[in-house]
Amino acid sequence: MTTLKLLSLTVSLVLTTLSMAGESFSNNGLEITKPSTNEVRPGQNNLAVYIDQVKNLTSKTLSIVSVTSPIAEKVELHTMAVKNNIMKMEKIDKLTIPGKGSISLMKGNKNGYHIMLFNIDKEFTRNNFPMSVYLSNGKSVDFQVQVLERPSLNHEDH
Ligand SMILES: [Cu+2]
Repeated sequence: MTTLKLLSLTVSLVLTTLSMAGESFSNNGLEITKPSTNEVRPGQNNLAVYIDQVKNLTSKTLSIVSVTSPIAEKVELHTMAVKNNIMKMEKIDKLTIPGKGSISLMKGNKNGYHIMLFNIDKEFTRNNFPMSVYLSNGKSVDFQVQVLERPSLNHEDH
């Protein structure tokens, strides 16, 4: 094996390791950074997924129009809104990201954006699990959601 081949093999191995760490996933002009969720509690059927940053690498507006995961029966885009002084989550049809811009789905983001998984298969939430977002241009981006250990027993639904 030539040195060059060996070098490129090493590089691709390093890249594979990086993408498996759940840091950043990029495809079709969209970059998804740090998708994560908390490990499920006993009896929990729904799960909220957060993403530190969703970045549009193109110069045109892109919208996320749907999300899927093989571990959930149904997946929705959600926002949080205050109604009659009560914080409630609401389904939204799409998330729009301006050209070269980015949005946050980080836990605690000002819009309350998150992805909600319904009727999850708990067997799969012990490890990282796959999800896909579908874009307004018909393309999609696959990524792996990192399942984080719960830091405490704090009650939180979102
Ligand atoms: Cu929700």
